[in-house]
Amino acid sequence: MRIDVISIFPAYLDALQLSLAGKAQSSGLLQIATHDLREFTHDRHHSVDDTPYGGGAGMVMKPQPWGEALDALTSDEAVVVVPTPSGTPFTQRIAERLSGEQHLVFACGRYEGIDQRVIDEAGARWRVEEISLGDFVLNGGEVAALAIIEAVVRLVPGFMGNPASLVEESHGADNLLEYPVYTKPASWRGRDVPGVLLSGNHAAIAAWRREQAVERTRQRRPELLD
Ligand code: 6GU
Repeated sequence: MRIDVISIFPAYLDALQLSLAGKAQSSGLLQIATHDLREFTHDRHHSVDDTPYGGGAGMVMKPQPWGEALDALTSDEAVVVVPTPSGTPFTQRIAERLSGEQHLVFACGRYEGIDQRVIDEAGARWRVEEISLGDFVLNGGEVAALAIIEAVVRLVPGFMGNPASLVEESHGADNLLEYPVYTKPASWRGRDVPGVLLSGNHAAIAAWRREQAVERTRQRRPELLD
């Protein structure tokens, strides 16, 4: 998979070169490149924003640099991902779908957003997905792109050291939150690990974990049980 990220703060994306993502890049499974939007400007001040037509607070990102950046970086097979609080809520299902793509281009906006014509034109030429991380507001799309990329990349076959750890996690196929987990020692600060986990009875352990997952989901995310 190839991932290109366009931003006026490409240093935000430096974390992608660390850890698991860094390993996958050296193995050739994944190529991630970041691009400074200002390199696609032509004026002396490298301006990327301007005042909104119709008035109002804040600034809007200009179409010219975005148009040229997307022209230069987006392949015919690419999905253009636009992180925005007005997008479709991101889910594990979307991460699974994106993990099967050959090429993702992330367009990280700042300020009040990107001129709508950029999104409209991109949508006429490529597949475009406007995605939100949830009902809260970040200053820009960079942190959201990091989160989306991490969720997607760990699903690319061969990326995870131990693919079994993908099987039982929260938001898997059964739509339940994950059950609580414990490790040694069996007693810590007067708190004991639930006895069933020490019993060696695998059927009882599986039943207890399922019950814990359902109860946790009922308390924290009841809408997932419907
Ligand atoms: Cl994807 N972008 C921004 N700027 N804010 C957000 C978000 C995305 N998701 C939640 N808040």
